[in-house]
Amino acid sequence: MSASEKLQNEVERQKRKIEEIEKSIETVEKEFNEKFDYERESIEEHKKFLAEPELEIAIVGTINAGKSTFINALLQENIASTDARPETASLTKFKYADENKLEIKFYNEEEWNELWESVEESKKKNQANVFKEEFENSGAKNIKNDYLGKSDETIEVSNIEKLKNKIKDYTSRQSEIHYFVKEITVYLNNENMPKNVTIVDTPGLNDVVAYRSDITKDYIKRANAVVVCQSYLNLGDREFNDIASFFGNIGDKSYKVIILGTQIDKLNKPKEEWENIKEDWKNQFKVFYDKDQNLINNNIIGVSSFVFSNLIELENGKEHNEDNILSIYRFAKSYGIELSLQDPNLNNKIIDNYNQIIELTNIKKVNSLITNKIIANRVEEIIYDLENKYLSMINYISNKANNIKNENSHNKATLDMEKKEKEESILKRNEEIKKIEEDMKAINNAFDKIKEEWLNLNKKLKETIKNITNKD
Ligand SMILES: Nc1nc2c(ncn2[C@@H]2O[C@H](COP(=O)(O)OP(=O)(O)O)[C@@H](O)[C@H]2O)c(=O)[nH]1
Ligand SMILES: [Mg+2]
Repeated sequence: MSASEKLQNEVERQKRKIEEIEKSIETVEKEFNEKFDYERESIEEHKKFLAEPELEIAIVGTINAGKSTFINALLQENIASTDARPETASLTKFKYADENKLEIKFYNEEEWNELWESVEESKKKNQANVFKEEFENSGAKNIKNDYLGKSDETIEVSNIEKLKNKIKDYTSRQSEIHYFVKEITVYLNNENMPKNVTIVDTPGLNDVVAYRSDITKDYIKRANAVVVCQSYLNLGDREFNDIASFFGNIGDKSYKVIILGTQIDKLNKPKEEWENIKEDWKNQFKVFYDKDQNLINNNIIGVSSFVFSNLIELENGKEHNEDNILSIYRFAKSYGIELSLQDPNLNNKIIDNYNQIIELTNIKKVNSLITNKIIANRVEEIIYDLENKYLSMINYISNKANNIKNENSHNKATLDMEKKEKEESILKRNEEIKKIEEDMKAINNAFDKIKEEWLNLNKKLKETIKNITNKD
């Protein structure tokens, strides 16, 4: 069976199981007059995964950590908007395709109201006021009715430059439309874009609009792997806790959290200073990596996306400014590459050392980590994550069903005490309870059976994956 057939089978299997669960829930809801709203929501969420079972890699971190710059380095194309000011306000998904195009999803009225409420309630009063002021001045108000609740838009473009302009039109902080854009998907015909994967640029975890950071946090929960961009500068408690929570989502597969120390070219002595910071981070994060020294060493990586992209542009003969050259010079020099600012041939000397400097930026290292450790096992990873989500969902539902059952036996005991007075009605009630208990038992048995089946599969998968990982 091919990998995609295997995935398809698994998805169909889960869909059938979910139908069964939905029927069971319907019965319980009717019999007990209990609502399973929350559970139904998680079922809907799960159905969404099943409708689009793709490997998703989330690029996350605080504002200005260098998430978008990292994606651009990875794709070797300045496609994600970057800026010293927050620029990414909506989830931006990148996928490979034969034709470049853009898909845009807008907020609906209800979502917008929630978003606006979170601005009003923001504790960061100053930033919230700046947000409101910018919104007022942008003229976004006048187009609000045109965009809220607008159906999804697909825009086909003839070349990459047009695609970049369109992305700016919809997502740049300068554009008034960006306020209403919830999510965009960029389909890229780019050889560096891995196939069958979605790479997602996310709004900062510390976005002034809490509603937007919450979207990011929810999204991370469904991603199959997480690349954390963390500036070497500011790993505080908050950032540490956020990173810790990503490990919580990933189960026992901690290799799927990769922590990048970003912008290391900005350090005075990138080589020595980053080495020190890395030692410190290794200590802080070792518990999450099961104290596996190899994993800790491989998954905490210092990168300079900026130097990487500058170098590629220099090599391609693209226009470059002094700052870009200076950043390469300082970085290379700190790793012992002989260069001199006085040298009239500095640019050529840099190009002579191109391969070595490219290696030092570590972008290729991250790329091969993502390719070989995550994308290579794509189908197994998706199935494993789908199944974990499924398992936690039915666990939840089955617990709730059990609670209702227990409560019901308590009611039965109370009823027993009043037996003499209301014998007749009690007889009837007991009949009812018996029937309900029988139904409940059937439902729980069904849940247990599904759960057991799933746990077995889970075990098998884990072993398979362990074997695959051990082979490397
Ligand atoms: N020197 C240097 N600057 C960087 C690097 N990565 C990002 N930046 C700059 O940091 C700012 C924020 O980067 P951006 O990618 O937009 O951050 P995001 O908010 O996390 O997406 C921009 O001005 C980038 O040019 C890097 O590796 N080195
Ligand atoms: Mg960004």
